[in-house]
Amino acid sequence: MPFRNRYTGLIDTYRDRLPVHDDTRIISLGEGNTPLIRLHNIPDMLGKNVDIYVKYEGLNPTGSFKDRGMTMAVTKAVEANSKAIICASTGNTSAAAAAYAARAGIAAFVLIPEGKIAAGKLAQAMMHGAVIIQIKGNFDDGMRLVKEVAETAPVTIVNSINPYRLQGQKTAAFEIIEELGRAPDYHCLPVGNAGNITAHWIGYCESSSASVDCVTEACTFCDGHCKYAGGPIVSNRPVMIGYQASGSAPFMRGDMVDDPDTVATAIRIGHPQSWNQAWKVKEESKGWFDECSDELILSAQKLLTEEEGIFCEPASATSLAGAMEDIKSGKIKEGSTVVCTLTGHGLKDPDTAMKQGQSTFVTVDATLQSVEKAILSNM
Ligand code: AN7
Repeated sequence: MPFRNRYTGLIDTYRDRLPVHDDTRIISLGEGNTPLIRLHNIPDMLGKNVDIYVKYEGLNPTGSFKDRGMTMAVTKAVEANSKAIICASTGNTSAAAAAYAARAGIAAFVLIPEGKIAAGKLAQAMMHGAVIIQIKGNFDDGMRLVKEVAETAPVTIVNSINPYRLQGQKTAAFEIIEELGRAPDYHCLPVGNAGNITAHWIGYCESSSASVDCVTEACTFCDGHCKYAGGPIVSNRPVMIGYQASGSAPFMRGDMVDDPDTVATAIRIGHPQSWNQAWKVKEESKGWFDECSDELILSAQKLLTEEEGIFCEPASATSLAGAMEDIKSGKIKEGSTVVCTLTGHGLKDPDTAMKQGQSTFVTVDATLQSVEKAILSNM
């Protein structure tokens, strides 16, 4: 049997399209190369002729898409001789920052909103040895404080305002194009700070034959690092659709939201950092924003686990929840190919999951009769 080359992460894979040098020390945990899974049962249920794929970013090393950005941000921080990184986070960024800092042998400081972090994410940050600063405020307060403190303290910000983050995250678009042989017709994402939707658009623009002008425009997103240098070129780019939780939907309100709230704590963000970029993505891609209620988000999360065997966290299910609504209404056209990004793993938030799964949980006596009864009455 021939040997397969060991996969060594997305910077090695896309070196020609990322801002690294030959002698850059790469800080990697083997992130990227996540599965693009074609859904079977949910499209059947919808009764529409639409091909839906989910990009399962929960299978990254720390369980979310943040690893794509963090490998770049930490690699560049180390290259610049930084000894500490800092971020504000709704959870996943802090988990990724903590892990990659550990790998690099530098310090990580994470500011998290009190009581609003899913258990798995907090456990990760704690285990990787980050200094956790819980603030009596929300993500937006944390982000403001991080920017302020980084003006004087010797720390590198690794939130998505760090342009290297988006450079790493754009590689998800490259992977999708390689697998489909083209860009999808629609790409649906949950939107918090809107860094990821921006990063995907950069990736699609860099892969598009029609986009010479737009690549230049996309470069304004990232300080000019996104120079095209290789990879397959395709003729189409997707319509980009960003879905927000109703209680935390500044792009729907057309303005910042000061007191965001949603069960999808990952996207409990009222002051998106990539505000201007995301509007530009919407315009350039002829896309749109929409919102989903918490109920809709949780029911999409449950549907995906029950009907397709895929477990994502609540925020991630927002992409599918919104896509299903737009497919039903015909806004997403029949005959098209849709990719929904599942940004984080379901195990990140066990508390929310267990509240939903209670109907299938019974406790019985340890006897054959009671177990048999439990099976038969639930067939
Ligand atoms: C699972 O961890 O902002 O629109 O601090 O964890 O690029 O912000 C997380 C964001 C979607 C939104 N899905 O992405 C953080 C943080 C999940 C997330 C988003 C996040 P952006």
